[in-house]
Amino acid sequence: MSLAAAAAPKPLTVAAATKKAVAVLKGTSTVEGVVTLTQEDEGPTTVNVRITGLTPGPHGFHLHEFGDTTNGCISTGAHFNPKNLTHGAPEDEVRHAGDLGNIIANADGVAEATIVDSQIPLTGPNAVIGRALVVHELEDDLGKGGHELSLSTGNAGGRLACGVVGLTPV
Ligand SMILES: [Cu+2]
Ligand SMILES: [Zn+2]
Repeated sequence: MSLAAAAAPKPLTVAAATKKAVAVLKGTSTVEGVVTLTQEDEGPTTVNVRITGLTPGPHGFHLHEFGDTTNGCISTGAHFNPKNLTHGAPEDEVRHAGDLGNIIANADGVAEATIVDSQIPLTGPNAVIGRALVVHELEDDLGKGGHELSLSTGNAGGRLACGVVGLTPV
């Protein structure tokens, strides 16, 4: 090995095919959780969710625009929406990139889910690193509830817990 090669600095960005991120969700209640996001090459992102302390049933789950929790989860802004579309279901053509649908808590208040989605990459112009995941009080109506908030938030109610998405070792 040449001296130059030996002295070469380690790259700051990981060039490996797999990228991984994590968000630790907390709020003002007992709701908390950990969400991991992994992406292989340019493929879809796999989101593994485990959130506890919820009321049983569905809860809206979104990626919001900002990784800012200075004023609690409210400072994370609106749903991440780089294409400037209306709110929808994860499987809809017309949706916010951050629309990840609902997670469902069991009778013990635990929601576990694995979500695979193509609109939340970990790198590139629409990367989600530095933004925030939010779990809501109510069910997300996926834009179809006919409420005045359906097409912006899915009328999912208050923000129970949130966490900033940050890089973690693969
Ligand atoms: Cu939300
Ligand atoms: Zn939305």
